Amino acid sequence: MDQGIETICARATPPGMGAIAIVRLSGPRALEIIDRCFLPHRATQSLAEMRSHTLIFGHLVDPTDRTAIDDVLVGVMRGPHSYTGEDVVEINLHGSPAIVRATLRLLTEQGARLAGPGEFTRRAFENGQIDLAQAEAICDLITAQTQAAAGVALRQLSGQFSDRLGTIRERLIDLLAEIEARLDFPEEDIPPEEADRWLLMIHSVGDELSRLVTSGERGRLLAEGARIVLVGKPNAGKSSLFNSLLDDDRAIVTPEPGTTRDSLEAMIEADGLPMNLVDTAGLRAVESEVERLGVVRAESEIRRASLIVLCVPVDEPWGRKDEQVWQLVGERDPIVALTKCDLNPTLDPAKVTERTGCEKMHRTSALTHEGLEELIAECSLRLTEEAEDDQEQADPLVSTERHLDELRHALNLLAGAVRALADPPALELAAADLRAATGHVDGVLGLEIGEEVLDRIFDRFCIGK
Ligand SMILES: Nc1nc2c(ncn2[C@@H]2O[C@H](COP(=O)(O)OP(=O)(O)O)[C@@H](O)[C@H]2O)c(=O)[nH]1
Ligand SMILES: [Mg+2]
Repeated sequence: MDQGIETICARATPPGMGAIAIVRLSGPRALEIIDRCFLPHRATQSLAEMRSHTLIFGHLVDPTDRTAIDDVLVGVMRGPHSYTGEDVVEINLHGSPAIVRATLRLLTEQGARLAGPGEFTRRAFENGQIDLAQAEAICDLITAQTQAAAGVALRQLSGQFSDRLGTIRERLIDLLAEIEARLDFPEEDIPPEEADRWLLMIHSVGDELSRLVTSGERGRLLAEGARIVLVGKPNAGKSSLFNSLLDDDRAIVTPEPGTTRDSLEAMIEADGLPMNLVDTAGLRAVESEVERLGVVRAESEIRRASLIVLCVPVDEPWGRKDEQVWQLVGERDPIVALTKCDLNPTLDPAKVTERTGCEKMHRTSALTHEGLEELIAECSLRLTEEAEDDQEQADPLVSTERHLDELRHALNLLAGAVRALADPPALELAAADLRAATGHVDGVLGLEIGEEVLDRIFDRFCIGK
């Protein structure tokens, strides 16, 4: 028996009542513990002789006093061919929280310990069943809100992303070895062809990395949803537009400026792309504290936005308040929506073009629903523009911010290595940059990673996974 490794247990199904609840056990003593608490329905069957990956029906009992806890189906997955790589037992119970509690108490009395968040997956990672990118994909898969997001996580889990990174890593290490071999003979000059060849290799690895990063940015969009933020001066018709795009009266609409104090958000889906529509407080010099906070919130929404829709009502001429809003959002290249187009226009679109440089404006009306579909279509077009004819963009392999962060770091370091190899080549510096870049790729795969980082990553998981 492994003395060091504890056997862990946890509920794998959500809390509360359900048809079935599953409790998992994993570790060197998993089989021994369940064996003591389980009476097979057919006396001829026994857990010890049971084939791996099969189910057996029987009764869960407390061995100390023979109290029956539940009629159960027990599944046994012997290591190393299991999720964690250890012996794993899954107990299918009737889904009563009381039964689950009693079962966990029983298992801990028999020597198991309650698992922490993500501890099963962490064991899978530590036992080399999966790499870290795959482990994180499992968390993303569980929390996926849309099919598209689940698709990204599933591709990452399948190892496609890790394979690509593995190749990148090997190429970096080969290159590093060549450069380091040169470092041993500092007195020799480096032929320009050789430096050129290195540069070519770095550029090619860099291209590969930046393709992954760009596709990952779209992956994040799919996972989290694009944030489309409606902005405009007070009474521009933002909340009305928000409600009619949702087809729901979520936001309060009044003729009084400053009604919306907080940002409201709701999800719509267009062309498979989740979009979080955000209604904000009107941006203006404010009278009350509550409204001021609303404006601060609106400004932070603008920073987080994937896309901004600037609402300009047609029943008022372009004025100072519109100018103020434009100051805040102009550089984010917003879509301009002309609102309240069912009313008599006093707005001169030529003036808007003159002040903003926007030629294209979308005529909308929350009242008649004019132009709403076109506005959504334009948003979706803007968000998917670059993805159109690129397979990798269409099916991203990565969506985790941590991974993208590491890859962006690696890219920066490659750029550093390129600079270092300029004439005259500074091999030490180039090697240091390449080594650090490899370190970031390793970080994604979990090859060189500290306990603290691992703790932080697995803390995001649910208990029982
Ligand atoms: N006729 C008409 N009135 C509108 C339309 N959209 C908004 N309004 C009116 O304009 C006023 C301000 O609307 P609201 O959505 O609260 O603007 P917000 O301050 O930008 O959120 C309200 O009295 C609305 O009824 C529209 O499409 N047509
Ligand atoms: Mg409003």
